[in-house]
Amino acid sequence: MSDTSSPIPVEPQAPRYDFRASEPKWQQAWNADECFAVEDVPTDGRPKYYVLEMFPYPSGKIHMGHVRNYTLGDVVARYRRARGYNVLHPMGWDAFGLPAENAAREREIHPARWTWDNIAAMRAELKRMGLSIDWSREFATCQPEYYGHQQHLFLDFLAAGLVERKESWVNWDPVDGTVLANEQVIDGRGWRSGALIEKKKLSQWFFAITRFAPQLLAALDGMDRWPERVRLMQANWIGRSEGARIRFPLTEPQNGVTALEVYTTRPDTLYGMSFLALAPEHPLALALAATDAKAAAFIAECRRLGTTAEAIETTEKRGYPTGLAVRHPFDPARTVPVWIANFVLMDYGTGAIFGCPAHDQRDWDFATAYGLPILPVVRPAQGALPPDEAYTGPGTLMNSDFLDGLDVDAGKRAAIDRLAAMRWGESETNWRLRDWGVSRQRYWGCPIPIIHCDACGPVPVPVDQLPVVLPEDVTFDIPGNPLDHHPTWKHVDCPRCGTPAVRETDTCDTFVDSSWYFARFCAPQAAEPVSRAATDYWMPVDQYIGGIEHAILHLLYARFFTRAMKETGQIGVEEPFAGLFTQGMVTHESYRGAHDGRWLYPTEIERRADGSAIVAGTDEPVTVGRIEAMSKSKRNTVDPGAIIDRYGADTARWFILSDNPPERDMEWTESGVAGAYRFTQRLYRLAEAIAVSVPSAVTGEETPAARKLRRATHRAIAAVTDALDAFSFNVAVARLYELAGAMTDAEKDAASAPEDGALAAARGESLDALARLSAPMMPHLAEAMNSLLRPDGGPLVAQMTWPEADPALVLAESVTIAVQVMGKLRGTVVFPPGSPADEVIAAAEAEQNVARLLEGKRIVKRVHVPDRIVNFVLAG
Ligand code: ANZ
Ligand code: ZN
Repeated sequence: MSDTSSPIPVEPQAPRYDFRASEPKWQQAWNADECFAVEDVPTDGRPKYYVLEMFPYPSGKIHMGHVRNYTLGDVVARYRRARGYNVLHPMGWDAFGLPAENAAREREIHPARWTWDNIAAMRAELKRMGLSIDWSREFATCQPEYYGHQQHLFLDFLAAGLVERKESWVNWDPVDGTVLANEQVIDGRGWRSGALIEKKKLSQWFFAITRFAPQLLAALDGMDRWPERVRLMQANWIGRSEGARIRFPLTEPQNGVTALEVYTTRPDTLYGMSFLALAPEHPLALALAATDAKAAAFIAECRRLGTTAEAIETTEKRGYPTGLAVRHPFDPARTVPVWIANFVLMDYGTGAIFGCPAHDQRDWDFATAYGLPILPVVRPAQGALPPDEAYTGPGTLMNSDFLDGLDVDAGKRAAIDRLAAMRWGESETNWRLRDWGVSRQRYWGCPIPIIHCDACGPVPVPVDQLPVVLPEDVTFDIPGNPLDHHPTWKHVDCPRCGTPAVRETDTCDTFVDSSWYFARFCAPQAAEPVSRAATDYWMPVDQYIGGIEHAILHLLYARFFTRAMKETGQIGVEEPFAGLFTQGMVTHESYRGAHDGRWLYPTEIERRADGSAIVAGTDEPVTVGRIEAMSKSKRNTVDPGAIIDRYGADTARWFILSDNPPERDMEWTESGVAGAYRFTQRLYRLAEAIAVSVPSAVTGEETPAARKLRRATHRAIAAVTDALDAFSFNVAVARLYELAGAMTDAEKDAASAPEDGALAAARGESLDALARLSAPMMPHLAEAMNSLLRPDGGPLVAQMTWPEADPALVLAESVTIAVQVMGKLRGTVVFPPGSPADEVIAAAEAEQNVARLLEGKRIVKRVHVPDRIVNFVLAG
């Protein structure tokens, strides 16, 4: 990106603080003292705190979302360290994935080369941010030292029955002859070939995540440091569904089948049934297709639809009438037609449904398309049934014989009881969650450690032969999986019988790589995948921080992996992340050229005095668009590297923390970042002014000016501490602005009373507090200020403890206490907070107005609420 944005706004004074010299200097100082290194198993007795940001995919450059994410984590890490914790704050790279393979195909660069170049570039950028990371723990998931251990975990899970081999449907591109990921299927066509995608059945490896579905759901309840929203999303994804399995007898048995089973959550609506529908892959549908060409054609058409539930949800509802019929279980005289329908999934429930168009929208759409009856059986409590859509709300049952008059829940129970008595059905719980298919027909991933032998079947690679390393000499000039094409790699002897066999050429879904990296960080050099001693100390992660886009899959997979590792004895915890924080997005105005509507980078535009915008260096007007999440496609991005060049890392960190609470979106503006920059300069000048006059010991009596500043300092300590504890980083920023304001006022006081030794000491105290309180946010500037205060050396702020507020200075100087007689406000008295009850009550009793009211009365009770109320209760 070109670097043409406006220069730093003119300042009243020349910049005093040279961040370009300062930032690298303090980074070196931290490194030299290994300030952020921790042991795998510390024994110093301090409490532990593990803070982790979701590790980055090495795409090439960091973006503002990374800056926000890693700044948030760094604030937590630095703060906790100062509070006396052993803090684990590691960094690594989620380095496998499709983009590297695409780069290989498009630019003829090896995926490994592309990945490592990107890592080098991004590591340098992250280091410039001054993050307090223990870089000695860094790893990339594409290193055999990492993925070899992952293969070991795979084999352990396999031995424990947590990995299975099953047939499953994939997206098959018939032109490229390759399997496509869902995101590579666009409008039903292959993204490269444009060919219509087919569904194809392949034997694949699955993690048995459904085994843990009840536990994964139940544990959400106790996860009180996770956002409610994320817990809800997880619960919906796991999708516990309570309903019934119902058998419908076929009017005539078909291929030995006498009844069809459906799963329903609405047995109460049985009298509204007007059809039964089978999934296109339902065994009976397939059996019919063998003799019915039209049925076969319909099923083939459904296969081209893509495999995702979303695709099925959004396409037009289509069906094929089989000519078969079933009997209604409650009314054997009534028969209902059997269809094959494209919206019925084979892998949910029984792969068959009963359709009740009046009360299910998909059934409604289907019935409308094919002229099937719509029979309402639920009457809403208020209003009429909607004329042109299904009614899915609560109500009273009608047109339903023995169910008439019941509400929906009672109706469900009554219907199930009757079905059970007739042996036509029973209640059943289903889960939306599916087992996790991890096989990917890709090169740039972790090889699945299996060897296929004609005689022995799939055989695990013996652990002492791990890692199964990816071959480097691969070609990408033909479609399909390069591991499959490789002339030699897959040909090995069977570890069991020694005859020629072939390696599994599928690699793991990259979500596997990110499902246990947090455990590896605890002891990244360990000989075993996960060090039990290190994870016993560090796990769970105390604070995990990342984007809401990972609220479902990544977090669920990591939760599954942790439970699986617990079952196989690798780890002692069940849940990986005790606290989760999901940050908001970084947004920016968007710009388009007025002539052609092309998107423009913020650096390509210029503001005129009247606020309108033009393309920089031309007269072409620019349309200023909405403020929205930064994205490459809209070009409303700002390059963090350019910002750090111009203003320094502390300014970027400060601004990104200051604008809004971290869970909300924050708008990146030039004026905002310039304001943050000016503040860094202002703080430094303040520090310089104070540092020259700080006495080594307090001299003289405390003056009002000194007391005022001390109170401001200690209130800031208390408030910033509370704000950081509450993740209210923008509030912490605001409190530091206030402290700077109080310190500036004190400079004026000092100028007019240069002999005030107590004030000079208070100024020193305030600067010390400012350095330590601002260090989590602006660590370099904090060190620079501290070094002004301690010119002869001393500890780095990074090694110092958090300041403590003196409660006496935090409390208000005085409180106004309400004096009541019989609960009515009759006067007030003013006291220092925490004053003794007897003194307060005596003064209240003596208060003029109160004393008058009490005269001649008998006081039966004196109620005292400290610092707030005195109430006199009178007799009679
Ligand atoms: C009859 C009915 C009547 C239904 C009504 C809904 C409303 P959840 O909550 O997600 O479990 N269903 C069952 N199996 C299906 C499959 N394999 N593919 C597509 N749809 C399927 O949803 C359960 C409901 O989804 C079931 O309840 C069934 O439709 C449908 F007024 O049965 B229902
Ligand atoms: Zn064999």
